[in-house]
Amino acid sequence: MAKKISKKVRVDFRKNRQNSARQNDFTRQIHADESVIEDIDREQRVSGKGALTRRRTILGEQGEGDHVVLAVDEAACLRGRVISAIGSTQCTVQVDEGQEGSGTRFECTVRRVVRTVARNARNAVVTGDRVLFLPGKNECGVIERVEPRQGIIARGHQYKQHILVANVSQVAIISSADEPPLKPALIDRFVVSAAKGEVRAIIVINKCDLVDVADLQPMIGHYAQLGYTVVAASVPTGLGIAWLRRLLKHQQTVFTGQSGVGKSSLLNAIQPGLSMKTGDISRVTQKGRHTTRFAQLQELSFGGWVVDTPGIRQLELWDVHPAEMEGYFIEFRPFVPGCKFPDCLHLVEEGCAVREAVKQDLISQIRYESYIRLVIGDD
Ligand SMILES: Nc1nc2c(ncn2[C@@H]2O[C@H](COP(=O)(O)OP(=O)(O)OP(=O)(O)O)[C@@H](O)[C@H]2O)c(=O)[nH]1
Ligand SMILES: [Mg+2]
Ligand SMILES: [Zn+2]
Repeated sequence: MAKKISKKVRVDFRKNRQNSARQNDFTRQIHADESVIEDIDREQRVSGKGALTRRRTILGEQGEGDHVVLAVDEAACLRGRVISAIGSTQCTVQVDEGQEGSGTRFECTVRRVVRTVARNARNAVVTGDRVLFLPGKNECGVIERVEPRQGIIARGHQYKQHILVANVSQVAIISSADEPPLKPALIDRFVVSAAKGEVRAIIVINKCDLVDVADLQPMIGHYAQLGYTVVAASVPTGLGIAWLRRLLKHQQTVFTGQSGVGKSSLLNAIQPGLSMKTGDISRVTQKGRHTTRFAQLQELSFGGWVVDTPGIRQLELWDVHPAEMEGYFIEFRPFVPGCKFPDCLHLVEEGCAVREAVKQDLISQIRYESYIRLVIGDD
């Protein structure tokens, strides 16, 4: 919660704000956004100063870390949750329970200052965000403030962090037993990504109707031993659907996984009536066709919500350093102190206790291979 008193906070002045010509919306912006008046004024006049040294002053509170809590007229605003965000400027916001017009959806734009205080403008407003917005006519509005985020699901994209969904309590990593074939390395990648975002991971193996489930037992047992919940599921037979419903109840879950594994189909089975669009997988490539186009939040009738995401073509792990990776492979932990070198990456080093454990089958070869791929960044 923001305190009532406002103070000035200096934030970096972004490159895209450096137009020397007067902006068209100058006058309108002053009326609309008093908190930035002094900066707009300066922005119109300043020229020739180095981009990197320029900072601007806005009204707000310095929150946790580098999060800036913007001072806004709370009485005039409504609280809501971002249901979908396209390009972080066009957002659908649903009004929270217990407020006037609860459940109503507003199409919102984003106040420029909100983008300015975000470290990366692309992540200024994302699906799942809790926001304060100023409602206008015809269910349109302007997002004035984004509340601090709890758990996030992010990926690297062109060397930048791209937050897919915020305020997530768990991620359901969906894979398929076949069509497309099961890829343990991909599951491990998502598992690390969930741990990095500090959200719990549930592993779902869908399309179990296409294989003999007994063949999956070693793998299910393996992940279960590591402490993960593993659900064997099938849309046509209904296997695992009731269990998934229980796991999703009152949680904020993201469905993630390759295109074509059945994320949207599972959601339709979990909550009939959702009618999420689904698509065939290509006969030739065994790949999905990227039917789901953008992350969209769905409320569940039994409590909680789920975000269906588009199948990810490549999932670059964001900001996990090679030396940090061993921490996300929990079965490595007992062996790490036994390595000869304290900075051992467990690749080719002499006296590596982790490699020795793999040789002795104390660590699974498949998991170790996933580890190597993640450390050396090989897709
Ligand atoms: N046999 C079988 N087919 C399934 C199952 N679940 C989904 N499918 C089929 O798999 C195909 C892809 O399903 P989608 O739900 O569109 O997959 P998705 O993961 O949402 O894919 P994207 O939106 O592209 O990321 C469709 O033809 C589904 O009918 C299942 O449990 N068994
Ligand atoms: Mg889909
Ligand atoms: Zn080692």
